[in-house]
Amino acid sequence: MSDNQRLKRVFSGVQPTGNIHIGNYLGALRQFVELQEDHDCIYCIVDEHAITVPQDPKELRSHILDVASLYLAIGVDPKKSIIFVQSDVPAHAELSWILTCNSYTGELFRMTQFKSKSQNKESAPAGLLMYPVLMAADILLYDTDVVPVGNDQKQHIELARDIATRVNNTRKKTFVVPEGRFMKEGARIMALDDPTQKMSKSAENIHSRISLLDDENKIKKSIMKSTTDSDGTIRFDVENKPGVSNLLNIYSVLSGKTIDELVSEYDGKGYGDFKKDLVDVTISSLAPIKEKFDEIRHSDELIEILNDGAERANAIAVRTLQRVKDVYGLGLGSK
Ligand code: AQP
Repeated sequence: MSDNQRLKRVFSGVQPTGNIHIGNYLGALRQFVELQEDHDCIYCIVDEHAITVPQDPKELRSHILDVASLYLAIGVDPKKSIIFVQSDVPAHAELSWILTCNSYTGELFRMTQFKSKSQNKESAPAGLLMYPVLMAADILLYDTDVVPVGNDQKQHIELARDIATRVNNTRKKTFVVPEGRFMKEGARIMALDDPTQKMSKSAENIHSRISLLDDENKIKKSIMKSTTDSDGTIRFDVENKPGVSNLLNIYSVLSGKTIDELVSEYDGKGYGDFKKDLVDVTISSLAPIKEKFDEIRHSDELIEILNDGAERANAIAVRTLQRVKDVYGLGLGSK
């Protein structure tokens, strides 16, 4: 196959900072499964990103395996996609350094994720500032065309594109300039306890999110407690009714019904009925994922898949890294 006939390359990753929640699933991971049918897909568990904030080593290892199992449980197929752990491929950290030397502190300080994660910290870890450069390395290392992510990563994708273009313009054409891919619905799921904030794995309040592995009681509690408003009508209005709009969004994506259909279905009904039905839809949507997860999580097959994935990812990554080193004159050059 010639270069312009090759399948488009897809790369994305999830941090093993906790269990994947429905925001991660609806915003990013749903796309992973869809794309593997006609793309060349590489999906990573980005553990080096996770240590930009302190992690307990035992928990981190366990979360790496949880996230990998969840990839498989939602339908990522290791025969079609490469699945691997970021720190198993050393080229990520190495390319990240080279890209650091092609980045500006000004653009990194402007990243909204850095601003929000370093807020109220007397001194922010440098890793938080460099996070988007490592993410650019992850993407550029695989000559990625398409990056399926949630809306919150738009600014980081833009930066990866800027860095790639900058290197291509100042050196010879070295990198493929990637495009972000965002869902129309579900691209930004908000926290259940505060619908002005995005749903997040590491938020303190466990009822702010629904994790894919939550049991039925937890799902029920989190949805029934979720913040709405005192207006009492079920309609989509993000500005004035962010809580109800967020629940409508989740309900719509999980059930396959449009928001308009849901609004007319619940016309004249109260939040209680609406939330109870959303609990049922959520439980039935997540049940098959949990079942598959339990089958895989402690299997030898999981480790084999990750080892095989690391080997295949590494073979691609070392080639790109050598190409970049040649462009910069690093080392003794390709043999
Ligand atoms: N709330 C969200 N709605 C839609 N998509 C989301 N994503 C994250 N939160 C939402 C997307 O999920 C993918 C994996 O995210 P990540 O683990 O790499 O990091 P994150 O964006 O920082 O996610 P979290 O859950 O908020 O983790 P913590 O709490 O550790 O920072 C990405 O594609 C992301 O866009």
